[in-house]
Amino acid sequence: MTKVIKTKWHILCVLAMVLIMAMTIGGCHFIPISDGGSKKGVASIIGVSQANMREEWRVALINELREETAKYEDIRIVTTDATGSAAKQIQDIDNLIGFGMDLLIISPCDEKMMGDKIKEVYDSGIPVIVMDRAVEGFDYTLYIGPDNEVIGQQAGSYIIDLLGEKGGDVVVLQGNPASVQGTERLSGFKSAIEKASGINLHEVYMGAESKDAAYDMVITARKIVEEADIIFTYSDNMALGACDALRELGLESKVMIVDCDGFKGADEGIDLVSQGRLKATVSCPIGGKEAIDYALSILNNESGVPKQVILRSNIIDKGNVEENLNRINADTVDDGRKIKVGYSQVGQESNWRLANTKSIEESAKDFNIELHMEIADQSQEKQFEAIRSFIKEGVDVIVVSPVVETGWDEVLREAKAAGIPVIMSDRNVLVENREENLTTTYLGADFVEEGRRAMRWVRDNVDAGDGDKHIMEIMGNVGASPTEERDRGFREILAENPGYDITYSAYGDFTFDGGRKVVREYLENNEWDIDIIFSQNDDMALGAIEELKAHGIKPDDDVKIISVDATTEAFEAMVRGELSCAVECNPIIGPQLMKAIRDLCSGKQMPFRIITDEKVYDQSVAEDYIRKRLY
Ligand code: GZL
Repeated sequence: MTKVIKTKWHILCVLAMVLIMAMTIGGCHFIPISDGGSKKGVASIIGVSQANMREEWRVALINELREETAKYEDIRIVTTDATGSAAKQIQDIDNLIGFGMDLLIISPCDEKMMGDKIKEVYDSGIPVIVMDRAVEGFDYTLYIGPDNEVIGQQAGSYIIDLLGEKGGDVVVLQGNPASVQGTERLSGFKSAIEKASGINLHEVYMGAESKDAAYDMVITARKIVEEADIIFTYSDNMALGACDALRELGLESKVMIVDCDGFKGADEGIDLVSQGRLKATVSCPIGGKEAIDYALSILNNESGVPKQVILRSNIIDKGNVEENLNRINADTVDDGRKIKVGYSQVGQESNWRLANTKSIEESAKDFNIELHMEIADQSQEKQFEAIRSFIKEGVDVIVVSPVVETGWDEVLREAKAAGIPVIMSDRNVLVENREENLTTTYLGADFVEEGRRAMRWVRDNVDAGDGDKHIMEIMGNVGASPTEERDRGFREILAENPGYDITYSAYGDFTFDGGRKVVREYLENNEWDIDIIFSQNDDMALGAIEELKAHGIKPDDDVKIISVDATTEAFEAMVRGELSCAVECNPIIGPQLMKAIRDLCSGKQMPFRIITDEKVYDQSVAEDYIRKRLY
């Protein structure tokens, strides 16, 4: 017995030495566990796989992760540097697994090449937080990153305002076309600029995203630069190169520079704005604090961890640079005080809604939040009244689940004028001008993805046969974001599959009777020739099933029925063999919402969007899951 242990011990020591050498040689930053390799005294090890350590943003992320982790005695962080190579990043991940990591944080080198490896780790049971660059699909625990399209759009909108009616000439310094974030920022920038007249873009291509490349190109393109009003570039280090070149050319006072990144280090975005060398920068939030915050929740098996957190970016210029620096450096402490919240809820139209309301009411108590909820019975007017009453009451935060997407600008401006932040819960709104920041964050599902998932299930489970499968679409209420977006996602995948088509579409208002009415009215005017029903929620699907059976049409046999929400009632219908598939839309967002409210009131910057985690279920798994359903 001793011999076996002794041999094992030797193997372990040799392995540990090899691993340490490999990681050190490979540019890893190994933090030895004090007692020689075992995890005694350390509750969890967080492995961090960084794409490279060349870019400031990535160094800043590692530093932020380390700063946050250092606050916890029993957490260790082990970082690796893939030096830009996907092959090495895969090897790094295997090393981290061998080291016994409990959770992986990864910023992928190459989203496409790393997707499979991330899925492999996730499927093995190790939680995975993907940062900055999102891989395709949802085979990871949580994604945290900026919206680079929005960052580019914000820069474009700022430049339009800067140039005003007269317009002007803008030199655009472009870097490496393989850079995903650069491409997305340029795309967002151009999508904003094209909305204005009189702005001439002069695109200058550098081939590299570096300070020196930017310096060289500005010097080389001096003839164009001399005539320009603004230089736009999408990273701090390129902006610094452009600043130095303008100084060299004596053009600093003539040509302005606007960039993206807005990091807080010396000679980075915020500092360059403070120095007056940069007109404005659009901040690219790093997310390290959020990543460790959520990593601890995941390691502690806490409920309410979302699927995606899209971080907020801000325009920073001379006018608000101090305010932004104070916010970034502020230590956001939740003092635990009671917070008063006014919640305008859509109504009581569905089982989903009832579960949603219950989750919110129960969580409010757990988070020491005084909740004042008004039910609007699917009336926007009643929601307006509720919001105005909350403003009058002087609540700390207003939360709205809007019955429809549009028409909210005026009442949201009233809340903003009263200094009361508004969170959009479950559904979002479309406002005239996003830069007004009338809402603080959106917490809910990705309805477009839900629609895609529904049609993907149809594609994979309902054979197109002779290529003319007829679909009936039962929609929610007119103008609601789930109605519009589930329809959009469904049709996106439908367009890729010509063997199916939507031959009939009608509104059912997300209610049981509404779904029943759609089927009844169809049968009053048509012979039944529908192969598939896509119902945008369970209640309408169950109403449709009731009507089909009343006409002797067998649900799931004569017609496949796909629904969204995945309530217990839907699982019961799948177990009965009537409903074919339920795409989950999780109403249990109370914990996430209350955490967001407490974070907001403690001074944390709120993400643009917090997207809930959801799956797809069908009859093959319904029995296994029905007893686990929370709603
Ligand atoms: C979706 C939610 C929808 C549900 C319906 O987040 O707004 O409204 O899918 C509910 O059941 O009525």
